[in-house]
Amino acid sequence: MPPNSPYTEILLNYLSSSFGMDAVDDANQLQETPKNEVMSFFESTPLLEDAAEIEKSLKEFVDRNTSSSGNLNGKTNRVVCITSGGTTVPLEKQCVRYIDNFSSGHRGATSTEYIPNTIYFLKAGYSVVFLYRRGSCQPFCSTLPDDPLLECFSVADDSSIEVDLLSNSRFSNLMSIFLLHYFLVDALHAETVKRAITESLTAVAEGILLKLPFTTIFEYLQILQLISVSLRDFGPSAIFFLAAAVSDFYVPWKNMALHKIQSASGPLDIRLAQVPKMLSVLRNEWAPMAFHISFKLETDTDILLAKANMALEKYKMHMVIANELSTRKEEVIVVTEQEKVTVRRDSTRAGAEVESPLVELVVDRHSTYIKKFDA
Ligand code: 9Z3
Repeated sequence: MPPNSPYTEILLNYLSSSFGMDAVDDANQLQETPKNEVMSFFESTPLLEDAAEIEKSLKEFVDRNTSSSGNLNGKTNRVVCITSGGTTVPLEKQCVRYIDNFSSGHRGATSTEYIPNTIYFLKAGYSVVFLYRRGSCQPFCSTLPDDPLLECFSVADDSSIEVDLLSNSRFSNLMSIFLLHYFLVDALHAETVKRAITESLTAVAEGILLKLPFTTIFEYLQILQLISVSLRDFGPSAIFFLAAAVSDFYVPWKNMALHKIQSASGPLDIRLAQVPKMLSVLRNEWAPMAFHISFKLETDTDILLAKANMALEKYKMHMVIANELSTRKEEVIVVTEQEKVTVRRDSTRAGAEVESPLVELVVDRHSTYIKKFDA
């Protein structure tokens, strides 16, 4: 194991005095990932059933976005892989139970979109590979309410249908527009809705948005590897924007029960192995030229920045975006070697989200990164 830098030593001392040895153990795991750990993870992992199909769609995506004629967004050939949603850890091969990581997928989905007057990746001229958890938020509909659709409506005394305007604002606005269109034939609003639908469908049809779903940690890491290798030709023009919440622990396939674990056997003891830290593999081997952004999620604000700094240093990320669970929709802290910038949602603008100024900053720093290679 390589010796720690003085900076890491300071952080480790700080963690041990403030939070005890658990925090230090956690930090120490941020060493470069041993190759045998990575190999044994992949060797014991169930193979992706649709690997050939994924590789084919990635190849089509890359061909389309590297040839100037096929690049329909008309700007430079920049690409971003956005990961979104939480990975699951199955407890049984024929899975009935699993451990989940929290993430609604809102951040990843919103960061992808194409919305007039706001900066998101598609809007900024990037082509997007969207690696998302099945069933999590999707681009262009990330503001759909958690509540069942029907709860957004009510029937008025005169039997007309009303939209609950107090629920999610952008969604209710959209639904009101739909209703206005269908019931009152409002031509102006109909145009707005048509544009939103069209943009969503055309992003996929034109090949500037490729959506790839995952559920388990096994699928996630294998698909991420396929994506990163496929995007190598983009060199520094590729960004990895790793917003997915990725399991730290898992049950190795070879140790996993085949059938549903029976409760008659009494309390359940499970030993979870550690998922090898793939960030350093992604950064150093799979996509060494790309611009790498990882997220650091904590519930304890006191350790958030120290952990983000460690990830920056150990995994050689270009940017770590630190966020605290309860305030993640209001603000994030962007940590790079040169700066720490707090990015906040514009609370004076209805419906404004923190992802817009965040992506704007990411695009700016990525442009600076690319220029270094042009020089
Ligand atoms: C994040 O921190 C994301 O910002 C959230 C977004 C998951 C909080 P939502 O999807 O929330 O909008 O509901 N993602 C990264 C979480 C993570 O697993 N990071 C690892 C860590 O903290 C490093 S890769 O150790």
